[in-house]
Amino acid sequence: MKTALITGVTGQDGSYLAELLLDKGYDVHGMIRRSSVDYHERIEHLKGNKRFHLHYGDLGDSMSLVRIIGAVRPDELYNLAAQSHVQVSFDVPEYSGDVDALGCLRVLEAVRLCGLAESCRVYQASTSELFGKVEEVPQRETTPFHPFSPYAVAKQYGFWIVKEYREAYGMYCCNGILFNHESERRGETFVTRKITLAAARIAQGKQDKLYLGNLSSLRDWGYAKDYVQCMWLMLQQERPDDYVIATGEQHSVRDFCRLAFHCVGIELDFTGEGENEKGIDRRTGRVLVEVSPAFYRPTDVVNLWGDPAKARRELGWDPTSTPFEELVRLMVENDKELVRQHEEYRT
Ligand code: NAP
Ligand code: F7E
Repeated sequence: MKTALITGVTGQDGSYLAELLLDKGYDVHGMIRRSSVDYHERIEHLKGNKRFHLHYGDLGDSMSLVRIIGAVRPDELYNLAAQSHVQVSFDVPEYSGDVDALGCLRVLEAVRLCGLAESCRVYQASTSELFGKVEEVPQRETTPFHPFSPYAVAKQYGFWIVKEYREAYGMYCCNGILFNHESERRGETFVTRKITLAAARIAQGKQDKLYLGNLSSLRDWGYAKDYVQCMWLMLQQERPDDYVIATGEQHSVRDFCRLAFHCVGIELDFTGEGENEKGIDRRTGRVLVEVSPAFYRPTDVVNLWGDPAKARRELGWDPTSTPFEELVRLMVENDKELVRQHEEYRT
């Protein structure tokens, strides 16, 4: 039986990866942070499993990493923990740098200090944000980086320190350059989930309007459940390498909005431009979507589109298993039910 350690196990990806590895028969250890509430929504259902273990630690605390890694002695370590919100990284740039850049170094160094450099394989959650102010479309492994936020600059350090440890110490460590991936478990302030929740609430008369930032921003959105399989596949290869993981399809925030509202029976027409653009309910004429500059970023990444050819070829991964329309539908269906239950609970 293999042993895996997941940092960021309470997050969207961590929770799906834990499920995947438990299904594969792994002993799964997750690192959690102390918080004032003990409820971890995304992994609560796994807590009774005898092969699922939790340890307190923090990417900002080397000693906790050495303690956990030394005790667990994982065969595979997935470093998913991060301050993962790009807009928030402009508000907390130093913290984002500490956790997302140095945190990755701390993990790698802890693996080495625990004498596991030859036995423990490490996955680093790298990101399409590294391409930032893009220099090529679509983006692939050879596309030059141009990080465009404190988050991306920190993740850039993580990317290079992983390569450095691979070359300097011969460690099996990989960067998964993952494009945006979403799900029913996506954090509620990322644009997709914000839209699917709002569509569900508006359709049930529990919200009047949705305020968004840049509607023209383009993303390559995939399904998180499909993407965690790639993380695992990267650690099963003969040699470590870095891979772009994407669907190869691109849509705007506006497209996402249109489709999400369509899934709750509302057809949206967009009129106007920039801050004056509005999404209007075709049937009633009501304005349901407006632009708020509060959601604009000092620098915004607006043209992400990945080329997953290498992952398809070398990992045998199918980027089309959950089409865009299906992803939006899954998220909206989930949120319709969530909004309905919430109302029942309150009454
Ligand atoms: P997420 O839902 O925001 O989860 C982040 C996880 O990191 C949570 O478990 C969080 O714990 C933990 N964490 C944050 N700060 C920490 C710290 N100082 N020490 C220990 N744990 C800490 O993120 P996600 O969407 O699952 O993404 C997983 C990873 O992939 C992240 O590294 C992200 O940057 C990267 N990534 C994500 C995407 C995407 O589209 N989702 C794309 C590319 C790369 P709490 O629950 O206690 O807050
Ligand atoms: O923004 C625009 C916004 O916050 C997507 C993280 O998982 O993926 C994620 O980062 C786009 C941006 O994700 C709103 O300006 C418009 O252009 O959903 P997001 P992100 O910044 O792409 C990457 C790959 C990661 O690595 C990160 O960890 O949508 N946008 N209006 C908005 N964004 C938000 N959040 N809220 C809005 O109201």
